[in-house]
Formats: sequence, structure tokens, C-alpha cells
Amino acid sequence: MKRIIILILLILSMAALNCTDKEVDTNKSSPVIVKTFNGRGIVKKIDKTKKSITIDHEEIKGLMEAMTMDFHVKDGSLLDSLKEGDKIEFTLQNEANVEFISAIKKL
Ligand SMILES: [Cu+2]
Repeated sequence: MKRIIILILLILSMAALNCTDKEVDTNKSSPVIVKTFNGRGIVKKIDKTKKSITIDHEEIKGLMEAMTMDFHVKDGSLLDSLKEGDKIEFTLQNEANVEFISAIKKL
């Protein structure tokens, strides 16, 4: 009788170990974190070949202070209807610590 109990306990503890192994595995593949921010600014320079835009932007809450800087755009066509001096509103996307503009609206 004792042997059977010990055997059952052994099987249960093996099952428990198996469980924790699986949990570790799911932790390894952490999901990509996507954050979005909204910004406002004035277009200073457009480079369609590099898919980049220089914006004199206002403070982006939770991300950075007001400054002039280059941004990459997700899709080059976002720059098609823009020119220097345009006032814009834009959506900045941070995906796995890579930043790019995913939407631009003229004001
Ligand atoms: Cu900035």
C-alpha cells in the first residue's frame, strides 16, 4: 500500500514539474508591445527617398519634450500631399522600441 502511495506522489510531482516547464515556455515568447502617441507640429523637411520627415513638434506627452527632429514614416505615401511649413497632427507608433509615424493629418 505504501508503495502505491509513493508511486502516486511521484507521478503527481512529475506532473507538477511538467506544468512549470510549460509556464516558462510561454514566458519566453513575450508579445511585441505596441504604443502609440499623438503629436502636433510643423513640417520642416521631407525626404521621400528615405521615407523621413523633419518635424518641429510640440511636447509629446509621455514621450518627449518639444523639439525639431526626423521621423520615419511607415508608408512613403503619407508624405505625398505634404510640403514644408504645413501644420500637421501625427500618430507615432513605437513597436518593440522602433519608432515611426503611422498617420499624418494636415491641420
Ligand atoms: Cu522629438
